[in-house]
Amino acid sequence: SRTSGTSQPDAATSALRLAELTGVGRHEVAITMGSGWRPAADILAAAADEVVDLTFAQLGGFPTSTAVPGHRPSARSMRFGGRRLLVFLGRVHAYEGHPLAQVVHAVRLSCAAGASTVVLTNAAGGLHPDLRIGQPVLIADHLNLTGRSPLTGPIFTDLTDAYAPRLRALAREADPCLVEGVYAGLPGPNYETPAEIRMLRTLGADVVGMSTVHETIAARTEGAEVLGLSLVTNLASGLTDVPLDHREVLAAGAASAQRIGHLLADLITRF
Ligand code: 6GU
Repeated sequence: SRTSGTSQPDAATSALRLAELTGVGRHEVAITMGSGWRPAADILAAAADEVVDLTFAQLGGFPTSTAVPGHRPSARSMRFGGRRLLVFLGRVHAYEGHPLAQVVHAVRLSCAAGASTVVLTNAAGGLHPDLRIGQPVLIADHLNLTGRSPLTGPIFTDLTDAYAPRLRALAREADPCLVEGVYAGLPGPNYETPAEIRMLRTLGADVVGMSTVHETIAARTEGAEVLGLSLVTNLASGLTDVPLDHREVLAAGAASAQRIGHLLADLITRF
């Protein structure tokens, strides 16, 4: 199926291009690096072999412009701990106005390339009072509050265990201090009001962000297992006097790079 009536290639075509560009028949694990996770991705790449850098344009199917500071979307194929990884540095966000088919294209192409494990990372605001800036949170479940789904038609994907209990157990083995939480996915691009943050707490959310939920739905529909990790880059509005700013998102990522980079590296060897 073609995306959004454009002449963009579908997931299978992009996966074929990936195979041609890398000479690799199957990528087993896909990882999307959200805002602030770039330094962690570099730690991973430094310990990997056979790193091949790819542009979104080479793979096809992505929007031609994505302009968020600190997001320079590209991809990297690498061999790490005997596994073939496809790492996306940056993602397409729904708040940029792109069709959800493009938002989830990285996930669908990964699944078409053979990925059975999809790791989704993001930057998030902390809602739970115990959360601290720079802390990684294992996503236990989500609230899709965007009002939209990447699926169309009678595709009634089961989202029980959307975030695989098996993978969550592996993550807790890798980092016994890792806490779990519920991720609220909002449309953005504005941050929330203090009243909305109180609402999200009432709804049972622990962290809040503007990504991941559509990608999880797409990955589960393709049958992949999903592991979600949020990096708390700021406290949500009403919980702090610090004004919310995209720059602190990037700063928190740089400060936590060692911890979250090594967490990812350790995790991958356990998959
Ligand atoms: Cl406080 N809200 C949302 N929606 N996304 C975020 C965030 C807050 N902090 C980082 N990303």
